[in-house]
Amino acid sequence: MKLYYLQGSCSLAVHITLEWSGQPYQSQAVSREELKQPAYLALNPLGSAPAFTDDGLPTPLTQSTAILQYVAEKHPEANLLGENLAQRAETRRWLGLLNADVHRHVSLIFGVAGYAQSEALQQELQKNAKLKLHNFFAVLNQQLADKDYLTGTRSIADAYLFVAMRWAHRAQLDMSSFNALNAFFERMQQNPGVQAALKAEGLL
Ligand SMILES: N[C@@H](CCC(=O)N[C@@H](CS)C(=O)NCC(=O)O)C(=O)O
Repeated sequence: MKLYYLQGSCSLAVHITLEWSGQPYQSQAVSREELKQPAYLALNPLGSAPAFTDDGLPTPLTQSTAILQYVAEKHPEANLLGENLAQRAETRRWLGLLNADVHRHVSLIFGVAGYAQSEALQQELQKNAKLKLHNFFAVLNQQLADKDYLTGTRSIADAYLFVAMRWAHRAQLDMSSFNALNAFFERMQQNPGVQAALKAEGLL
């Protein structure tokens, strides 16, 4: 298994998952410039991270959620997706929220120039994206009120949530009232697999 990652991006969730899988893997950093160059575009024609290769795959795999589920399904002994149909559905539910909703609104904040030219419109988009994100994180906080992990047991969705919270901090979202989420973040930061992935990406 080999992961091509952009430091601190959604590919960090894959990096953490690979650590949690306990299996050997390789990883290679790709810069923002390299993402748009032919060598990387051959791996991911969208020019975005992550990309992933494995002996079991005929072509490189892209889309973080597909890669996360591939790693989890390849190594079921690590139990990172769920043990039964209902648990796997729950994991995919939270993964969907994080990838399709949270990530999209974070992209709007950091990449607003790609959506609007006027400064006033950019500010409006960022303000509304922050409001939406606050709602998403409120739901995630509620989910964690009585458990350590989103589905009760550690899963690929938790790896993604940790990464999304790092983005929220960077975007200076007010997370102060989200006690369960903040406790989750602290726990995750102490996790050896998370620390190994952060260290590998030069973030620790
Ligand atoms: N839906 C894609 C989103 C990929 C994506 O937006 N990747 C970002 C990092 S989180 C990226 O590579 N941004 C740099 C760029 O697109 O130039 C996935 O989940 O893999």
